[in-house]
Amino acid sequence: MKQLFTLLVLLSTFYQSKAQTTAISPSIKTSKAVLDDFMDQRFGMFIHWGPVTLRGTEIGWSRGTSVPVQDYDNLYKEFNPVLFNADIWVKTAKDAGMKYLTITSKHHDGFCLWPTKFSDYNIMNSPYKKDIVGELAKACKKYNIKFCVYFTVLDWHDPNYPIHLPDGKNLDPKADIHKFITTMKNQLREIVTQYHPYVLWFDGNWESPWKNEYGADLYTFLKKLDPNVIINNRIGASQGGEHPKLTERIIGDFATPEQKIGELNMNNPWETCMTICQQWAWKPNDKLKTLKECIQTLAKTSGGNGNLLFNVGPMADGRIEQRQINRLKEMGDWLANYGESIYGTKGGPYKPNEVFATTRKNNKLYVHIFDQKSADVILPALHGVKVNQAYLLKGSKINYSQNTDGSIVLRLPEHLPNADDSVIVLELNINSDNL
Ligand code: FHN
Repeated sequence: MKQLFTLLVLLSTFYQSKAQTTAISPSIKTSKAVLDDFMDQRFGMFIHWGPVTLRGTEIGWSRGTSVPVQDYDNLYKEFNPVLFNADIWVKTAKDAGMKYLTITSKHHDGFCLWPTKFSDYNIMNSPYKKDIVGELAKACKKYNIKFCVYFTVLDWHDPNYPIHLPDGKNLDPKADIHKFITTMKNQLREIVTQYHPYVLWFDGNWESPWKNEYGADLYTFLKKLDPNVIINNRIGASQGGEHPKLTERIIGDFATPEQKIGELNMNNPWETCMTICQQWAWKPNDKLKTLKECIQTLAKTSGGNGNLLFNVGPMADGRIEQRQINRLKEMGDWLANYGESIYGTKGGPYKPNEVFATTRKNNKLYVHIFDQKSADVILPALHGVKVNQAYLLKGSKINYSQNTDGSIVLRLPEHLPNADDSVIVLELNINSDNL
C-alpha cells in the first residue's frame, strides 16, 4: 500500500512538472490591447518565397518528392531575383488595402532569406546576396505596413532536426534537437532584434520531434526579447487539427485556420491564412481566385470576427505576377469604398452565410449582401434592438421594416452597387458592441 502511495505521489509530481513546463505565465502573455490592435487590422499579405520558385513547385513539400533533394538543396546557387523590389511588394499590399505583411523568413526547406550567422544556407550565399527580410522590413516601415515574419519550427534541411523529408517517419539518431533549438533561438534573436516584427508566425509544429514544452520555452524566450511581439498558435506542438483552435493546452496568441474561413468566435482571436491561387509558393498558370471569392472571403472572415492573411507567391525573378497584383488592386478598390465595414470592426452577431455576413462598430451594423437574387433579406431579431435608419454604405436609403418579433426585413433595391458584396448600414438604438 505504501509503495502504491509513493508511486502515485511520484506520478502526480511528474505530471505537474510536465504541465508547468507548458504553462505560460499570464504576466508575459501578449496584452489584450496589443491583440485588439492586431484584430483591428483585419487584412494582411502572406508571402511564400524561396529558391524553389525556380522549379514552380511547392515550397518545402516538393523537396525529395517532385524535386530530388540534391537538386532542391542546390537551387539557391541559381537564385538571383534581380527584379525583386521590396517597395513594389509593399505598395502592392498597401494598394490592396492590406495593413500587414508576413514573409517566410525560413520555410521547412531551411533556406533563410536573411543574412543569418547561424546557417550558411542563406540568401547571402546565393548570387543575389541581399537581405530580403531586411529590405521588406524597411519598405514596410516606409509605407506604414506592419512587418511580420513566418518561421518554421521544423527544418528538413538542418542535420540537427531529426526528420529530413516531408512526412518522414524515421528519426535520425545523429540529429540533436537541443542544438537545433539553440540555433533556432539564435536566429529568432537576430530576427526580433534586427527587424522588430509585429507578429511572429510559427509553422511546422506537427512532427514528433517538436514538444509543447519547447514551444512554451520559446514563447517565454521571445517575450523577453519583445514583450509586445504577437505569436500565433503554431509555436507549441500540435496534436492534429488544432490550428483553428485556442485552448488551455495550445500555446500562442491567436488561432490559425488554414485555407478555410474560421468559425464565428467573439472570445479568441483568429486569422485565416489562404492562398490567392492554389499553391503557397509560385506555380506557373496556377488557378487564381475570382474577385468574388476574394472579397467574400474577406467579408466572411471579418464577419466571423477574424483576420485574413492572404498569400501571394512571387516568381523566381522577384516579381509578383501582374494578374495577382491586379486582383489585389481590385480588392483594394472595394476596400477604398467599403473599408469602414471591415477595419476596426467586430464580427457577428450573426454567423456568416452564403446570403450575408455582418460586422459592427459603434451604433452601426454593416450587412454584407452576397446573394442578391432575393428581394428581401431577413435578419433574426436582436434583443432590445431597434433600427433607426438603413442605407447603402456611400449610397441611398434602403427600405426596411421590423416585425413584431423584432426580426428585420431589408428590401433590396433592384440594382445593388457591387455584385460581390454590397454593404447596407443599419443605424441602431444601441452600441453594436452590446449585441
Ligand atoms: O506546411 C505549411 C505550408 O507549406 C504553408 O506554409 C502553410 C501556410 O499556413 N502552413 C503549413 C501547412 O499547414
